[in-house]
Amino acid sequence: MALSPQTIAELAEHLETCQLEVRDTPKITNDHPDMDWDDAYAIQDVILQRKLARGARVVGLKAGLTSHAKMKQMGVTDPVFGFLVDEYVVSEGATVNTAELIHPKVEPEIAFVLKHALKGPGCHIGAVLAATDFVMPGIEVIDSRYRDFKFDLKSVVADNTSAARFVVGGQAIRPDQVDLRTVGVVLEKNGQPVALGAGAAVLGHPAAAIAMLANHLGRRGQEIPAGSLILSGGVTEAVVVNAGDNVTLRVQGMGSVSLCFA
Ligand code: OOG
Ligand code: MG
Repeated sequence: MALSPQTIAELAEHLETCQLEVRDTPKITNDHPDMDWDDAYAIQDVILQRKLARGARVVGLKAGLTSHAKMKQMGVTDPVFGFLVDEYVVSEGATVNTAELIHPKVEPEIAFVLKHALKGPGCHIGAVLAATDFVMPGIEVIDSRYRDFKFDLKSVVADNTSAARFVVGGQAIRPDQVDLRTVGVVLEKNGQPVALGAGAAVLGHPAAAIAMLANHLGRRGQEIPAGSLILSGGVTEAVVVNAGDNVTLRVQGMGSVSLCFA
């Protein structure tokens, strides 16, 4: 690791304060160009510890930057992983207050819920499908704390991969009831389709994102616990939303899920 524990704690406090006070910041690698991957995940961990100390509950995990559309949009090359806590949860059809967010965007995602734990290394899509209880549509609302969403991979990892809000809904189905590669995904804003894709946009198969997460955690001696909900990553590029927008995600054979912004 290149950063001292004190610097890691300060950067975590800085990024979390930006989230809570709804203000942006230049990416942290500007001032800390030597920051390494372990530092980045350590900053993310300190943000989680700060939330847990205030009574937050972990409700799941997320993979991000798992599709070429997202990697191209953000100018990066590798997936990243983050945590989901109860303060991010929005119920189906609810209204998200944009005054609590800096510059939100929405992403169409496939959410996995596990019946068994998954542990890497060596986790593959077969193991993921065997451990999956059901899959369902999810909309992730991302809100990078970095000015104009301009970041590099380490900065975005430290910022808990821009996590801000998410909703899951529609119809939960068993993973053997759907071909997750060919399943069609339509994201609508105010009744107009604004982003379209198929599941294979996510690393060839959305379950590959879950396997990658298990392998990432395995390297750190951790696993994905049974019962976890995991967002597998945006199928398409993210779409800007503003107060007054209504967003609906339709996933073939899995119904739809909606959010409003006020
Ligand atoms: C990083 C988070 C990306 C996804 O699904 O690709 C993400 C960002 O683009 O701000 O959640
Ligand atoms: Mg996402």
